[in-house]
Amino acid sequence: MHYVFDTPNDKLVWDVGHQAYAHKILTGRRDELHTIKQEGGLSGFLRRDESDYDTFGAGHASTSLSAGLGMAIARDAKKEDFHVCALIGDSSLAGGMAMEAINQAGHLKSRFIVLLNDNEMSIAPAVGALSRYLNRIKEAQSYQSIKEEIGDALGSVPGIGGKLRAAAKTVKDAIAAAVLPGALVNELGFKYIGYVDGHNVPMLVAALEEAKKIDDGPVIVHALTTKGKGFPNPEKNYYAYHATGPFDPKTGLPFKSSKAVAPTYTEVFGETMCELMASDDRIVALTAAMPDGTGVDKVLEKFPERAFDVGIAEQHAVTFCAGMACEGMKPVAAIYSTFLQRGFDQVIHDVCLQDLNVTFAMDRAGIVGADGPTHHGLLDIAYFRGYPNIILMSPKDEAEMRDMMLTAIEHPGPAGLRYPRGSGRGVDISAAPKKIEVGKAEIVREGDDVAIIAYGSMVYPSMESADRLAKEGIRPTVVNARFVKPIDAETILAVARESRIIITVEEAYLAGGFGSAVLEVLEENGVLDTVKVVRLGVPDEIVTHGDPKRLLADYNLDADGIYKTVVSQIRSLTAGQSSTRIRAVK
Ligand SMILES: Cc1ncc(C[n+]2csc(CCOP(=O)(O)OP(=O)(O)O)c2C)c(N)n1
Repeated sequence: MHYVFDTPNDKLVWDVGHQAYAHKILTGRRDELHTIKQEGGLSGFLRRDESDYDTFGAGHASTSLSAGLGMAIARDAKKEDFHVCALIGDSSLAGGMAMEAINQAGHLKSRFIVLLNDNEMSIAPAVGALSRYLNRIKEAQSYQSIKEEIGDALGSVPGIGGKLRAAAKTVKDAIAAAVLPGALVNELGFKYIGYVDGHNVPMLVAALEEAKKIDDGPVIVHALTTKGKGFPNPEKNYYAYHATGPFDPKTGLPFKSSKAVAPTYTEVFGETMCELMASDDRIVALTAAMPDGTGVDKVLEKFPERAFDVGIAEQHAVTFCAGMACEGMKPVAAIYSTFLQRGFDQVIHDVCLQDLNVTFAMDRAGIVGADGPTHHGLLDIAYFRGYPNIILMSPKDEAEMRDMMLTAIEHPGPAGLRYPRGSGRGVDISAAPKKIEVGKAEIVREGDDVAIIAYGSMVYPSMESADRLAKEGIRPTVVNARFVKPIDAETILAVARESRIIITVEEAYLAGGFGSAVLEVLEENGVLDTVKVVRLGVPDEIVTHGDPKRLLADYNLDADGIYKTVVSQIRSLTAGQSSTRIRAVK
């Protein structure tokens, strides 16, 4: 792409962006590549603030065609002259936004190139009818038949056919550069060049050069590639090759990482789903192209008729669940917190408004670490909390998560469950899941007049900080809030009446978050003037990429940070008041 296009004058727009490491190497970032995904280092995705060559930031899929088309239209409006080429994978092409962009591009007839990287893979094998359609194109045009038909096919492209035919002849083995009729070409207003072997550089260059000559509308260049090509044994390990960690280039084996002691929340989710689905055949599991990432892979194996991978289609997934719930099923959509942002209106309009029994299992809620701002799941509390009907909860550990899964599924209306990336706490999960009371918090430690009210992943760090505080004579009450909606106003008010200081702790944006919900309870009940509330969470800023432990520490979202916050609040209160209720800290 960099050979054919004159970047950064020509605009390359990458979909998702994680495939753009080679682009980073070629655009001045080779020496920094070893810092990728680490705090202070290069982003794992494209970022406009990282390089002039990064024309559009991404991390979520299916945006490149809309953004690229916007650039092409702006170019035309400004009467400028450059190429816009969007690179998109076959799975992202099936995402709703990409389809909407194709619809508009075919209508506008602006000069715009789409390079389709078709490796038949999403992270998992690609699913869906579009994927089958792309396969049919390949099957219909076997290598040999293309060879025979190439002259006719190339020649049939209005205006440029002769040049295409000539290009194909000049490139050794450029036989697969055929132009096929098909829905994308004829019906949707795109020209089609393909398919080409994406690993054959001269062939790909020839196809892109031809695409550049098409000046009366959009064109798709269909390139076939193999995911992980060039790495040792890619076929054997294709899941891992989507986003591999450091590995030995000779053997392809990953460098040993320290083995996690406890199963991940994702694993516990997958196993618990299988357990629950075994005893209730109305439960259905959904993933949007993340079967292994969400644990739904286990369910797909065990209950193939009641588990669905809908592809990169979060909006559709949500409304698909709504439809099933209308017919009495109990769908559970396992979607990362960050990707469910895509389905916001569907959650509101299709699920909550109609009070349907759909469970949203939001994995990777909180700070995810190396993937950075596009992937942190920090908004779900705020974006769900403002609308009626849904109940929202978050477990302190994996055992409570199992109970919450059952509670959410059995709840007759919509329910959301958020849990963090990574390992659980290593607690015993052998007990069968049991329902818990909706809207009821749990007091995990009784204390004096300082209270820490924590949500989900922040309960254990709060308990640890309380242990440390206790050694210094400060005995905080610690509350595991369990629910942010309905929030346990009774417990919060009881704690507030006994406390001078309340610290709320959440792994989420503060604006509209859990602490805000606590403040609302106190304000509505007129007790705000008797208690000082300090909210710990993520302020109004973009959270960078890096080691999640370090990032959490930056926001005082660990035992140490909570401890220090309590101590400093007590200090400032005792400094300003003569009250002896709160013991001073030495
Ligand atoms: C909205 C959204 N949903 C899910 C993901 C997770 N995800 C990242 S890459 C990927 C697969 C992309 O496959 P494809 O478009 O074929 O590109 P490839 O990686 O195979 O080149 C998925 C599902 C995402 N980034 N954005």
